Amino acid sequence: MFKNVIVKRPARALSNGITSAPELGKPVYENALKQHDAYIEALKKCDVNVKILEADERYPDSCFVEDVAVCTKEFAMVTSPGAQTRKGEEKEIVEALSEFYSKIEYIKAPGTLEGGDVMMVGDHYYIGLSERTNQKGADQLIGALKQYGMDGSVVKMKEMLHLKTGLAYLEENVLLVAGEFIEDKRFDKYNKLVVEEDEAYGANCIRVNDYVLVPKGYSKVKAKIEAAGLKTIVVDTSEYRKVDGGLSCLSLRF
Ligand code: CIR
Repeated sequence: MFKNVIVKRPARALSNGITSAPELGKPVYENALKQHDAYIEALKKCDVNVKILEADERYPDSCFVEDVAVCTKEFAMVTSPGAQTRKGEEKEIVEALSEFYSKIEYIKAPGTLEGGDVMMVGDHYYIGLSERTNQKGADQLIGALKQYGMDGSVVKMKEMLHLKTGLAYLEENVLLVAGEFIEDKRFDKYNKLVVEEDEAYGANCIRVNDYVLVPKGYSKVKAKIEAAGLKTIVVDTSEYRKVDGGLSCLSLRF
């Protein structure tokens, strides 16, 4: 069960966020704010306490708060973003984390790690080695997890931005898989719900207590999740998609 969620309001600077899809256009700030409001409402429906941090105009991508920390049941790991324009964002999360955690660890250079590359399955954490997360960063996280009685393993990535761009663990052994992860044998032990290419963005869902939040516009993904016996709430993230962001990136859940 998650009790708490941290979100951070989008900055106007979001329009200058890093993107691999400039053809989608720039996010419209007013719409991004409305979608953020609706995201918070959806989270509240999942029976969590939502802590809302103010926007930070210095960092265009700072609403993607998932990337700056990994929140486990025992400790919080402050990360070290791999993207140049995101370095420094992690310092701004420490105060909020210290309201909830007495134990805070830090990824140290030359290690880099972004929370979007970390997927929790019970006490095991899968860590994607991506353009943003390197082996040294992953090793530091695994070392800390082991100290606190948990464990982690690395997943070498080829194409996707973050591990959770293409994977979402929905609890009860259900795993959403897309793209390069569909054929990966290590995930065969899960009840895999395969996300088709034309709905690939829809793989970035989040399970929050009794519900799965699903992005708006991905009806096949939604139908598969419901067929697996899970309840869904649809949330529009179209403005965030323009800068490669989605449902998981917008919050820390613990
Ligand atoms: C970035 O490239 O860092 C942002 N534009 C998007 C971050 C998305 N975060 C995530 O998948 N956890």
